[in-house]
Amino acid sequence: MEFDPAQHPHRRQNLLTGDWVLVSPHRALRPWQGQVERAVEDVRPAYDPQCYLCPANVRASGEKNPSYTSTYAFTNDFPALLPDIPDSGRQSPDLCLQPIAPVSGTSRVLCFSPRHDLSLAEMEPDDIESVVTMWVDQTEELAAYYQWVQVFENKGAAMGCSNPHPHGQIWAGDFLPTLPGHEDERQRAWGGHNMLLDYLELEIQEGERIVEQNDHWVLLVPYWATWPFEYLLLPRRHVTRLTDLNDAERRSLAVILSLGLVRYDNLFETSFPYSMGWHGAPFNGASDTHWQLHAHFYPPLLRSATVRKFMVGYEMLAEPQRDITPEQAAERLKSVPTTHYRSNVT
Ligand code: H2U
Ligand code: ZN
Repeated sequence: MEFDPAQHPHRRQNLLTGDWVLVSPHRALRPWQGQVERAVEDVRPAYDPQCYLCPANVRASGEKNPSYTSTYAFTNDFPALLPDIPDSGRQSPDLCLQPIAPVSGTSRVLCFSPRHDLSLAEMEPDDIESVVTMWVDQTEELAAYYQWVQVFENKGAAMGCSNPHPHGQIWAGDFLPTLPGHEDERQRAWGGHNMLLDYLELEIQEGERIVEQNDHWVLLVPYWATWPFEYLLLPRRHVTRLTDLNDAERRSLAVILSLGLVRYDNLFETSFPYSMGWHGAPFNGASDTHWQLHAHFYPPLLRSATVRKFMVGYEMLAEPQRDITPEQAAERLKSVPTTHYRSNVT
């Protein structure tokens, strides 16, 4: 019998983190009698007087949102990071049992649209482009103060999102967090040209994990995907940061985001939950040519709108595991239409 990665258990290594994932394709058919998510009942009004993100509403802080008509960013009323932290003067010694490092930073909430009832997947590419512009402008502004500007979106109750109004967040801080820190080291240590550009070239050659591509971007299920329908989104050109994208790249980013997110929603005909975010070179003055800008999308759903993947057991104690292969996931995503399933609902 010959080894077949579509059938036989194997491990794949994530180039960006160095972590391995166990792939067990033969296991995809096992029965499920566990937790089922509540199917998202997703008929929302265009304006919700109770929503703290809708235009002209008052937030928990007592502040009032402007009557915004496109995007709107504000400092999180319950920020995870604060700008003015006194320097403790403490340095953890070499053999410290309780290392500690004071940090300063800020958190912002980014409203993607005045419409309470939309999500990026249901927004027009022109309006998604305004979100891209906000991501870039916010990153540019915060990079003047902080070395790591994390742009992200938590979408859906399954991902712990507290409000269905389309929005993302930024947490910016004066330190390089753990995961981008690993990506920085791994890309810097790569012996070839640029790690992700070398990888992209191979993906384009092989083609089977690519879900969407256009003149400037490639959207694929990475070879090392951990989440069932994970995406990695990469510019074709060497781009180190969001702030380096040109106008054409921003526009075609909006288009490929729209297509990729419609595919997500159409897969199980539900508003597809995920956490997504951007990684680019840190703003710390270090050399950065080893970096390639990219976005990760980590969606938890596994086999329907109500059955999600849990990272538990072996995964918490040993290493992450997946059942369907990344190639099968890409195939499924490619097989659904790019017209949103709700676009015919009146
Ligand atoms: P979620 O992506 O978790 O839903 O984040 C929404 C953020 O909005 C959350 O971080 C903030 C919360 O702190 N928020 C405000 O800043 N003002 C409010 O009035 C309510 C929520
Ligand atoms: Zn709202």
